[in-house]
Amino acid sequence: MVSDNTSGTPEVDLSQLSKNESIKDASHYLRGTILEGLADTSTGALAADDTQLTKFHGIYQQDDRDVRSARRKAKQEPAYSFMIRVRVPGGVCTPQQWLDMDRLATTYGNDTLKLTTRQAFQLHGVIKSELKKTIQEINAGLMDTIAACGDVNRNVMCNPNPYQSEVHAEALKLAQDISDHLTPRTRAYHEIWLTDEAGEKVQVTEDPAEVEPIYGKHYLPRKFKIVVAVPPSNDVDIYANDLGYIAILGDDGKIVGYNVTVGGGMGMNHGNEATYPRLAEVLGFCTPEQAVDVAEKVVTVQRDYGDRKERKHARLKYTIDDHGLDWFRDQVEERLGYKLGAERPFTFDSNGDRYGWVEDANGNSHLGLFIQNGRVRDVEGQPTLTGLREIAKIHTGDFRLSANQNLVIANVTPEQKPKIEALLEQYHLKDTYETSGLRRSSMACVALPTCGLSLAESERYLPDLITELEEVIDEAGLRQDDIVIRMTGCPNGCARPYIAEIALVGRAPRKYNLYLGGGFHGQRLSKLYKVSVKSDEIVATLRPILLSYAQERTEGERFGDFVIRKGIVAETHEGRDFHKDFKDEPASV
Ligand code: SRM
Ligand code: SF4
Repeated sequence: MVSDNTSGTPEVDLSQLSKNESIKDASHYLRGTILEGLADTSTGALAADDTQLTKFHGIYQQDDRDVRSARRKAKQEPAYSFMIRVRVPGGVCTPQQWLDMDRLATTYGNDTLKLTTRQAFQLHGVIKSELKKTIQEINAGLMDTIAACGDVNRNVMCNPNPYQSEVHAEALKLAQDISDHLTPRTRAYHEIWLTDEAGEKVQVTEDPAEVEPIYGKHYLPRKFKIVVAVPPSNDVDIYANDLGYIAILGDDGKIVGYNVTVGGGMGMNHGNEATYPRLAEVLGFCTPEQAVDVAEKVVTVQRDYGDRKERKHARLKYTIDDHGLDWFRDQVEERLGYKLGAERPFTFDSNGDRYGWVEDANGNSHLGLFIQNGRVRDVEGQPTLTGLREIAKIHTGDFRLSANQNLVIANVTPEQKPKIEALLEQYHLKDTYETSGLRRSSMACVALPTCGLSLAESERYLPDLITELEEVIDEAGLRQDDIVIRMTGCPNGCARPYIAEIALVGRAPRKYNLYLGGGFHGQRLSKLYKVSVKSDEIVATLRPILLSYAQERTEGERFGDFVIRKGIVAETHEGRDFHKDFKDEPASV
């Protein structure tokens, strides 16, 4: 057990732990030398250790990889800028907050607004000298960036479409309560970003139990992700999260409690079988009143037992696989002082978004809009940024970011609906979801040029690949079939590829590992089908499989189920067998 005195256990030898533990230890609760670095005008970058700490403040230092080698040759420093991730618990923001984000993206960012796979906003391309005022303006709009990244609990997700209004309102409230409860308490964020240049030093104590009663001085071993889901929709991909709550409804249609899930995660490394994606499992059942306490106790067990030596092995999924689910439950129940209930039955039917208009019991309407890869911007013939700005100016309801990088224009009154309809027509916003089922069910992570970890294109490539694949699906008669396809530029899994029916995971420039067989509602991991498929071979590789699916599927059979039934890939039963049963020579179709 590694601890930091929050739970009364002895301090450990930091030299035995990963470097990030020493950085956190020396940071004085996430301050480091960030203030000094911001004042240094000789470079566009921050000190290396501080770039680890700014993540806890929702800020990533990046450089434009499109110009990296040209600048190296010209002996210039990389084109540094910062990505700012703005937390949006449950994905809900007001029209004014949307307008604020739009203004910041066009004033300080790269003229695009990025909706992430965790219902947050990202601004890309903010330079160091404008970081502080950008963060201040975000906070002035009653949003913040603290804990959007870093070794803490991240943005808490919840189903975005409020068509079952009362149930969704309750689930959303839980997401927001958990988010508030697990937000770091250090004053560092306030001091660094929200005060004048001199900074306001108000730290009064060094006692971890007082400054950070839940996290302690060393925060968590690694990032931590929580989600609340209301069946039958799993549009938040609960099984990919460290901790999840599945709402269970009573006979009166009200939430009686939640099945608690633990141990999901996607990240892995090519060629390292000790790393693997894993699906969350049900730990037990809790009442609505217990749910926040359960979150705190799950987090503290991971705080104390997660691996702080090897960051690649530090997520909750490995803690659970190393110790067992029963051990983990015992730990949580001991801290709770009561037992969790037995799992209750539930059914999910899809992890996709619902597009178009849907009306709720109160007569309000909600519109699900497809935003390709979550990138809101203006391009020729598709002025999405401007169109949504015009809608935000008149909208009296709210906006909801989806975990599939899409958007719900929610709570539109009957009076407002015709006006919004007119703007949707004017700015071609409906065209976006009147497209193929494959495109509507697609997701790509950011990757190049901003992501420092990317091995291949993703967001900039998947739309064109889908255009090519649409020829095949038209030939096969599959245009309206929702087949979940996801792409990432590296194996970290930011678009949750390992639960997609088709996934392409970057290995090198223009080369992707092809995975097949994920479950349609996110309930099953996929399996590697072919290694290092070149970009120009992807369509030819998938074509026979898609054609045979069209001809040989059984009634209602999903693509992911079909490839397993036909023996095209073996079924993956759990994270630990993700790398097993890969056939070097894929089955011919
Ligand atoms: Fe992610 C790291 C983008 C959701 C797993 N992710 C990154 C970084 C910050 C790269 C870095 O560390 O330098 C990427 C920034 C790219 C850029 O330029 O914007 C990045 N991740 C994203 C986003 C923006 C993808 C998107 O296109 O929407 C998503 C932001 C979510 C948010 O709002 O918080 C995003 N990342 C995810 C998800 C999906 C999810 O949470 O549901 C996962 C898989 C689930 C999981 O955590 O297991 C994910 N990101 C990772 C990992 C691998 C973690 C692991 O356990 O191994 C990394 C790398 C790391 O942490 O070392 C990573
Ligand atoms: Fe970057 Fe990899 Fe995440 Fe894509 S999956 S955003 S390439 S870290």
